[in-house]
Amino acid sequence: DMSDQEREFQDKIDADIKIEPRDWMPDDYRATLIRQMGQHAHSEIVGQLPEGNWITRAPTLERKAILLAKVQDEAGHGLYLYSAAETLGVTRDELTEMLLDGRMKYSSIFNYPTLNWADIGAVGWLVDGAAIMNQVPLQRTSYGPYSRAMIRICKEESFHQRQGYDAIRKMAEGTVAQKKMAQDALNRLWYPSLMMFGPSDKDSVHSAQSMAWKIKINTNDELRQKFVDQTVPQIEYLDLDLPDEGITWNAQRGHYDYTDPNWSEFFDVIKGNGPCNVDRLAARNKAWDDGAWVRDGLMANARKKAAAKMA
Ligand code: FAQ
Repeated sequence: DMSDQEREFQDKIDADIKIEPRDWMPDDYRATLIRQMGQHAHSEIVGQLPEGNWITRAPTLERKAILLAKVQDEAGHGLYLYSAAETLGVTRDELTEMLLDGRMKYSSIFNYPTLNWADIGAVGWLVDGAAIMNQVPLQRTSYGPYSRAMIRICKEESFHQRQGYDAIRKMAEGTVAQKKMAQDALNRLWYPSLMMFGPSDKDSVHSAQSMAWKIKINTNDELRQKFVDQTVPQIEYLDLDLPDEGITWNAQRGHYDYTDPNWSEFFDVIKGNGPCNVDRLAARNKAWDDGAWVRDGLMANARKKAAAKMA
């Protein structure tokens, strides 16, 4: 049974009134937001690694400038999200430490490698495409700071998706070898992109409560279906082969049928056993350790300034 406080809180949620940092909230609401927003922020930060890998090898100056801007945007998204999460009473350092020692997750997708330039196009097209599909509804999420961060992030994310589609289109319309690379990138990144939406609804432990609190607006399978429905016509437009023989239009449902990802692979990747998990965490730990002198210097300077003020 709900206490009066909980009832009042749920009434606000039901009336679409945003919850703000100073408002009372149930402990689990706070903990769920810290988990989801923290995981989201970590994904933006770790998500720079697969694309950053290709900045120095972009095929033209224009593509390099675009990719550089996109990867910088991801860093910015991470920072908005850490700041929004800090309004819940956790510090950015605490969140970072939980990422670095494996207590917190980041999106499964970033544990797959980017092997060549076509993969960079496919990441923008499919990975950012999946990210937007999930983030557009999150603009209406019940926690004010998260909702406002999402509005800004979505604007940038749609540019990311279009640059990826443009890059893969160039490959798909290119030489036979280039088209083959585009096809191969699509084939490899398709299921990992579908996995971004999380486990199937029957295995999603958090969905029911998160939807009642309007932290999440849709179920994982709803958004996955929307992504498939949006992407299949794009694959056809690019004149690429469908990456899944199970994809067929189902007139009765008004949706494409498709084959689910291999869920045991998904759970294995989020447990730390994907192709790049070890590398990704090692890269983030190295960046944190290499930056220690900057943090120490800033703190020493702040202490000196504070002492001078006291004197
Ligand atoms: N990867 O009960 P549910 C981007 C975990 S976009 C890893 O269904 P929930 C942009 C989940 O945490 C990517 N773990 O969970 C970009 C839970 O485990 P826990 C980031 C996953 O939270 C593009 C367990 O499985 N976007 O970075 C995943 O209700 C290109 C049970 O699952 C967001 O984070 C997964 N895919 O629903 C950047 C969006 N899925 O914590 C650079 C916000 C599930 O109990 C380059 N997040 N898990 O140990 C969400 O909307 C939700 O958290 C879901 C998962 C939908 C991801």
